[in-house]
Amino acid sequence: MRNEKLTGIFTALVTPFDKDGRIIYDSLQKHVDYLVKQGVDGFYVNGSTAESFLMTPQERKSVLEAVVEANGGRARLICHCGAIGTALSLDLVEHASKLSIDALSSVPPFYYGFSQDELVSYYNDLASASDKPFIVYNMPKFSGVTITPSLMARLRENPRIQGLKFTHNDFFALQQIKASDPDLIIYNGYDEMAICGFSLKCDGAIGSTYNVIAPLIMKVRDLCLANDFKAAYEVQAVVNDYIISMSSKTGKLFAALKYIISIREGIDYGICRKPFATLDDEDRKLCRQVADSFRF
Ligand code: MN9
Repeated sequence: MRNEKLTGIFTALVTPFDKDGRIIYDSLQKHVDYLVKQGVDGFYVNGSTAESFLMTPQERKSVLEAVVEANGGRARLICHCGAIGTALSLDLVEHASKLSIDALSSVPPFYYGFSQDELVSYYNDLASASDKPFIVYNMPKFSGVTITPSLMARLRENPRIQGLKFTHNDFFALQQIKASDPDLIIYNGYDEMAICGFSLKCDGAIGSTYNVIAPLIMKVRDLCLANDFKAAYEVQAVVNDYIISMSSKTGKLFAALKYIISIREGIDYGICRKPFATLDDEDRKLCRQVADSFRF
């Protein structure tokens, strides 16, 4: 059964850190409120974009609690609980399951090169520890692990596993998964390829750049749903120009997003945690040009 509640455009939240590395909770909550009012369908909390792997378990719990409070039940919340091992992830699953969230998620366990059986065991342990829907996070570039169509079919034997965040460029695999499992909620993961995902029947999109350009990707989604791929292409091209400026030209996407948020929303959205670098003057000039060019 397709879980309609989980469809739509989800912002993968960035986390504001001050110069001493402390989380700026007030800014995080103001940003959540800003995006809810902008019309995003939900948030992906403590994911790659949040720098969650640079945070302590307690910090990840506190961030989730702050987002839940700011959201106030308005948008959908998917909480990423992934860590390098089962026990660490289960601790986060147990905490998140007690809060008002709509789904849990995890990147595959990484670093040690776990077997397919070990990966299945990991996801079943996590999904079975809560009554929430579970979203598998396919992110080969960062995790080194690929969720293949055959592995996804095995995972789907667990009824709690209801979604797949597909941050990968193998759209043949995406099409094969969707064709064999039409009720699986699939989120396009690379924002610069959103039109590809939507044209292959993705049920939504989760992305870091939706912290600042969510209205544009909503337009891409709506145009694809209307089969107007010509017009969708034009909007995707604008999205990709912004991604080139914020990501390719700076090489510091997360820092660029935080700076643009600060400018656009009039809050201190801070910087990234080390070892991520800070923006230089050239980067900041480019980000100001991007922020000034937004027409939404
Ligand atoms: O999964 C994001 N992935 C990472 C979501 O940040 C690792 C994407 O939204 C990318 O940031 C985005 C820009 O390349 O596509």
